[in-house]
Amino acid sequence: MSDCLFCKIVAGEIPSSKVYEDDVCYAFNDIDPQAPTHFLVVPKAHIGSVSEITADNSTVVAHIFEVIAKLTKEKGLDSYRVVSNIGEQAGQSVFHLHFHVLSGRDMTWPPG
Ligand code: IU
Repeated sequence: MSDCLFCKIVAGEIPSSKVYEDDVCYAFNDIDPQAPTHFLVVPKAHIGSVSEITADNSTVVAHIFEVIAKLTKEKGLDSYRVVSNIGEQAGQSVFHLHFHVLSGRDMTWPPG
């Protein structure tokens, strides 16, 4: 999508602090970290949010979770939170599917 911020980051049109990349997904450090470790993993192909996951594109999500397991292991993170906000009321501000990976501090439940 031409006006999507994360599509532009994936395309390298907007700089980002890259954590990982493969054919399917791109991971980068959040610009406004909410924990000592806070990175985002996004599909390279534009998907608006979890609400747009279907049988046709759900393998992307499985792949992203494999990548999250790999990256967190590599970083030695044994406790972390994975979050995806869907819709404005839940806190979604960028409408390209992304999974936040947060770690390195005590976290509360329920989230605010
Ligand atoms: P959200 O769940 O849609 O609110 O998450 C969007 C995240 O994207 C949020 O944590 C922002 O700090 C982050 N972000 C970014 O990393 N780089 C940017 O240029 C922009 C937002 I705009």
